[in-house]
Amino acid sequence: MIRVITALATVGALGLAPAPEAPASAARAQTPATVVVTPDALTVPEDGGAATFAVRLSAPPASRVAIMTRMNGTGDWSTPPVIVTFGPTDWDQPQSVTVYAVSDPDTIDDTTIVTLSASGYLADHVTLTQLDDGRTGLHH
Ligand SMILES: [Ca+2]
Ligand SMILES: [Ca+2]
Repeated sequence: MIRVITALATVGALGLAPAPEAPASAARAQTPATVVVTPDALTVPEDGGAATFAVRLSAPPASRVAIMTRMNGTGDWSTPPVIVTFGPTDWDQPQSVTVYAVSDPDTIDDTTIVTLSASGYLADHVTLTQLDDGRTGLHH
């Protein structure tokens, strides 16, 4: 059942340029490619706490893709306008993303789910909790 592809070998021997290779990502599509975020959850103090997590891809993209960030939850957070992108050569090298907790007027611990997605990839999440410092503006 194994066919030896002599035609291709002949083309190579004659010095003709072979057809461009298909992107490696197209070769194995057994499991869907995903954005990978670690860790799954972080807890930070309310007033300026920095929640830093790492993001990478599970498989190489055909061309550079940008990570999109969406937050869904409560609490005040500050997200620096940093655009994280991954290309065919650095897709597996984690990049850091930092979100800062901002002090709010209530005394409730707030939680938000950060969803990171990229075109052609399944999204991943990190759950951020900010421990409220309990300051309500009232003095004893
Ligand atoms: Ca507060
Ligand atoms: Ca709060």
